[in-house]
Amino acid sequence: MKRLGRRCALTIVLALSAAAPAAAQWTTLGAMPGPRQEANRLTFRNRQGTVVVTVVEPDIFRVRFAPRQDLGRDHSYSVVPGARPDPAAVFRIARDRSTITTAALQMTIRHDPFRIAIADAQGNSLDEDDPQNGIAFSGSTVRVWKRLRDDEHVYGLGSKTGDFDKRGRKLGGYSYTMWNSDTYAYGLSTDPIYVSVPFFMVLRGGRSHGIFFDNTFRSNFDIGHQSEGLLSFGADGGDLNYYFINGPDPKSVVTRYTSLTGRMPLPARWALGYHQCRYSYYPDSKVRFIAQNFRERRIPADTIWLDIHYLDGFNPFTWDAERFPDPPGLIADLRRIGFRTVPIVDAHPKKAPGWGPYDSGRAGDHFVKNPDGSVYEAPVWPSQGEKNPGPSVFPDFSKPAAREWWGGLYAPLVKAGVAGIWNDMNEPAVFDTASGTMPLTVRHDNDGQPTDHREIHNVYGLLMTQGTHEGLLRLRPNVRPFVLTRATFAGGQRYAAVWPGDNVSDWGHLRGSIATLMGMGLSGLAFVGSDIGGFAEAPSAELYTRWLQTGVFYPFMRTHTTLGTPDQEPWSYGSLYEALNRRAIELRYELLPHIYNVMREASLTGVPALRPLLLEFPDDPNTYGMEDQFMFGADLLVAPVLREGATEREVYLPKGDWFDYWTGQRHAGGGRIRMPVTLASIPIFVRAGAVLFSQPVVQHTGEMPGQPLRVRVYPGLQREATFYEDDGETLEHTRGGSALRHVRYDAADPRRHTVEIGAPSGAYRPAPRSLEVSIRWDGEPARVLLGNGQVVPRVASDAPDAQAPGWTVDQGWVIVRQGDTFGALRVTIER
Ligand code: MIG
Repeated sequence: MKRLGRRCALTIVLALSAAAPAAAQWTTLGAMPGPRQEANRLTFRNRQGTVVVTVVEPDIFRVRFAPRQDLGRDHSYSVVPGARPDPAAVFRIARDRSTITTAALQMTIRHDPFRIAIADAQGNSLDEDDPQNGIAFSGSTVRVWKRLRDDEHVYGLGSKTGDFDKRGRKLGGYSYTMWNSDTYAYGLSTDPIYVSVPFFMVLRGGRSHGIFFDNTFRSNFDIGHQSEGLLSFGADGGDLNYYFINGPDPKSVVTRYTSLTGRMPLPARWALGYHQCRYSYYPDSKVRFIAQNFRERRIPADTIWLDIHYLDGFNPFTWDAERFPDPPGLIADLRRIGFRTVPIVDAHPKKAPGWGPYDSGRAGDHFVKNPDGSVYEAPVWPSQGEKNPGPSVFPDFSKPAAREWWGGLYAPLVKAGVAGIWNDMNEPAVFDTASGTMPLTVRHDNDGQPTDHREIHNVYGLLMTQGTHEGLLRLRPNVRPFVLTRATFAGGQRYAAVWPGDNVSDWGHLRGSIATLMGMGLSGLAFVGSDIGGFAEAPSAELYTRWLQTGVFYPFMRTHTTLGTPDQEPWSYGSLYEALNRRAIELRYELLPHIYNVMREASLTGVPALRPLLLEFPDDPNTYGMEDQFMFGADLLVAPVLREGATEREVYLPKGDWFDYWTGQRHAGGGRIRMPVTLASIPIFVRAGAVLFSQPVVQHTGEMPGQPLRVRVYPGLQREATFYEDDGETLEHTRGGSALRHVRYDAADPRRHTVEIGAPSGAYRPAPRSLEVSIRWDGEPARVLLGNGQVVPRVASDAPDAQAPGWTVDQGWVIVRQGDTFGALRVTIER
């Protein structure tokens, strides 16, 4: 397995060099006659080709060039239609230049030679074509060169290894390729890996903009590699079709990028719990054993995963009848103890005449074809595989009817009770071939405009998950679909969570996961997590624990490991580590109300939950390359321990006040602090003025109804927060079935602090529960009052009746308990 993977990686590196920008003989765009204007577009045309510049909205420009007279179909798998603000653009066309001005941006287009420059409303240059190269082409290859300034930082580009600041990548150069690749046990500088998102963000002195290159062909981004002062990008085919996306702050760039390509829908709450996986748990008794162990050992978990050994000969949409004689019974039993089941479904059904999915796929003409019109077949699993299924066929997910057919194939799995679907191998990966994927000549429908694999390869995974997501939605119209995918493309966040594939059980990969996941988040992929513990090889007990502690703040928190490795469950490393691992997972469950809120924010704004510090502190240059600590939401700074045998960890706290999550100790920000750490440490700091929502430990999300809601307010000047909840599972929240409450914390007067929690808006009401408001406070308050003036009694900390109002003091916190009336509430504490 491993040998095979390394071989594939090598092939990819060799293939890569062909995409290097220097390889081609470029023709640069020369003089353009004056443009034609229609609505919000200018069209330029000369004998070399056509450029259309469109003002999409005041903060987004689009440039589309092709070396053709007629640009033809305007089609995108990434950009979603949507109502956009009127750009209110002013066009001025002079002899030598055209200018376009919006409220936010100015574009100047020089006609001879044709060069584009974009500035902000004040005229400060943001982005300029390189005077020498500009837009160029060579055969079907297109590219643009732009100026790269010394103080510009570049982030994003989807799922990448290496440094978070894409300018500072050390190994492997400063050049990145988009070509979805199955890279088993990839290295810390392997490029590309599984996912392509041709989008990057530039940050310069706190000012940010982004560029989305909407082209699905193999593409390449050169960030100062070919030449220090130049940034260039281009593709092996298709149009030079890109969007310039304004900030000025980095969050706005992500929000605007995801207004173009769509956002992650709010996940089901269970999907935010802990997931346990391995390659593979079988037979069914082993699956039950694993699930029961979680419950008996009181380690919380929501989901158990079935990898390919549940299948008959690794063939999707089948069950191995010996290992899993009664799938619905198994799934129902697991469900009774609070476990959901997610099975893997790969992209390559077996060529098996007489078998339903194959026959219906043939009848519907849904499979990828060879240039001669025959169905493309290939072995996916090595022929020496445990149960060699023989050749596979591959759905053409670029054909709308095939996506729909594919989505329908899930009916029996859904009927058996699975909670979600894991789509793998969709780069697509084809083993036992030199390229690791399909021949570039195979034919795809391409939404009705047939093309070859060069154009579809990078969106194959995205379109597979579209079929899966939409299929699940048709089969269970009121349930939020859960899909996990390995490969995807820009916009894939609309359909699936993403994990960055087959990492390795070593400390470098633990550290590297943070940069990779932050980069994915900036690229619109908000629901992400790496295999905890590492996939290839085996972690030490310490590494596994550190990884789990870090994974508490992966939006998607799943342990996974490969075939033949030792057990990798939270209890697999002895009782000391079991306790530490339990505690880490418990923390995830305590924070779930908060995590759910942060994920909801991501679903509305695109701003990812796991985010680099620079999203919150864009004016602080210390944050620009930071990749060993991150924010979860706006208020939690997480600095996990990432080094073997560490006894301390340095943490950078940006300006402002911070509270140690565990001790409540206050730290002034604006520098580094050194924290002593033990094996149990998960350093977390809470921003002054934040409001945190939590609950007691539960064993799975099914136990959440009725749990007290804990609202912890951290001192700081008056702050506001919102608290969101819904049923966590259905789509009622899209029809008003949610509850949103405003929380206001007023600590301006040192003698009296007030917390107000508004009545919920929206139709959803949770089960009856108590509410515990915790306020940081020195000593004992003189009086605690509720909104109606009622004086609250002090009670013992283990007050038996949590519904009756009472307050207590615990390690610097005043905790005020009362029943949640789901009306407006106010708590006042006084000196
Ligand atoms: O390499 O289904 O990345 O998570 O366990 C074989 C078996 C295919 C690759 C996935 C991995 C999964 C494995 N799969």
